[in-house]
Amino acid sequence: MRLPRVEDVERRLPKPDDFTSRARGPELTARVGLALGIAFGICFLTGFWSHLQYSFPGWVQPSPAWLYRFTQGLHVISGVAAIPLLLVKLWSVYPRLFILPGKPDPTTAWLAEQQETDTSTGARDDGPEDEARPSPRQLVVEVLEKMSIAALVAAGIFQLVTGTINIVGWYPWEFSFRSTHYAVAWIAIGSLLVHIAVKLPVIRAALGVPVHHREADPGHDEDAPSRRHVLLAAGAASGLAVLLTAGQSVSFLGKVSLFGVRAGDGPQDLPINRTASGAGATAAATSPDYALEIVMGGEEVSLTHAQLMALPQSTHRLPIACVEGWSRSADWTGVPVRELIAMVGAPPTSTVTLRSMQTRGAFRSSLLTPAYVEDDRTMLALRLNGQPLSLDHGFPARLIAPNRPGVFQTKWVRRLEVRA
Ligand SMILES: Nc1nc2c(c(=O)[nH]1)N[C@H]1C(S)=C(S)[C@@H](COP(=O)(O)O)O[C@H]1N2
Ligand SMILES: [Mo]
Repeated sequence: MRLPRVEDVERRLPKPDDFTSRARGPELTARVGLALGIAFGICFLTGFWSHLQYSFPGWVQPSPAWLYRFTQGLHVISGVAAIPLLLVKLWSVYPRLFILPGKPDPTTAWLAEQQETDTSTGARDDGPEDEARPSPRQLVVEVLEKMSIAALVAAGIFQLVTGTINIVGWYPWEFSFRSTHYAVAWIAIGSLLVHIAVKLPVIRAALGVPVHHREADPGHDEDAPSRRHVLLAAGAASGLAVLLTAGQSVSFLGKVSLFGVRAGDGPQDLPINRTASGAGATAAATSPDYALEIVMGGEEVSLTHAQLMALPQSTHRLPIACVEGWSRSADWTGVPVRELIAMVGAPPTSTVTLRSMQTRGAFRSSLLTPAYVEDDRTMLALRLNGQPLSLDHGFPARLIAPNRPGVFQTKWVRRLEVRA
């Protein structure tokens, strides 16, 4: 068998000119890129905020109660909006994949052309530059630029794919979603900034050219969609994707939200992530011997469910906002944590660790910093939407507090450990 020669391979590789769609070009790429950059930017900032709320509870304040719900909803919406935009953006540039290092780049020629028509003064080169051999330095820069784009594309796709899989609540991987999604976000945003910096002259020139300009170039396939069509389609696809998923955080969109898998399902009109049996909490939670323990130093008080129900109750409308993207508000009724810890003589400026009866999996405890304990919307909830709390929602008692990631709204609470 004969091995193919380099010339054969080169001949078979497509060349940028083989792609004739008149819609492609810097004008389209820059516009879709701008929208994608905004979506990625919002996604990064809201994701970073989520990381802060999750990792540094001490920095977070309980007001406004809806803040985490809002930032998390925005995170998912901007991520979903980015998916069609990324696909169109990749479509618009993929012929560039076949520009080998050191070969002429049509965008460079395009930019030179733009700058010539823009400025009537200044020295002009005569005719197109002949294909001089690139210097080793130029080659290195080109290769580095391609590598930064490879990192951006890989990280971007990874974030959107893992994020989507997380929204649907499926964990087929071994690695920790949270720390990996967070780490790769820095690769994505870093390579995005490098990319924008490198492309800034082209971006500025391309955004200055009207979309409909230059569409009827000779040699272009007249039947192919125009730039405007592609832009409209990208916008429509992105809007539709948002509409179909946003219902999981924006209640009034629930009806059109085909993919907002957990918009309103679950008992008591609230989704369930982990059931009592899934968490191995059923036996302890339904035991007639259940009693809530409140401890501080040597002090200890224990309260049965009936005793908890007999205490003065407050009701607040508060959201559960899951890091998996869904969120929903409900009316919660229960006893403020500050009232409970007062029974062991603890001041409202205490720190409280809650422990769950759960026997399997993560999130079996969480921490309440003083700002949360002081807020009387921070409650051990006993009722949900006017009914007794169901087992899967955390019966006999669950934590509910304002502006708090869902994972910290601990269910099946059995113990409050107080540090004054
Ligand atoms: N003990 C315990 N509490 C928990 C969880 C858990 O796994 N165990 N899941 C949390 C998560 S991830 C969310 S979003 C909220 C709301 O989930 P739910 O609707 O299933 O109650 O509960 C939280 N409370
Ligand atoms: Mo969650």
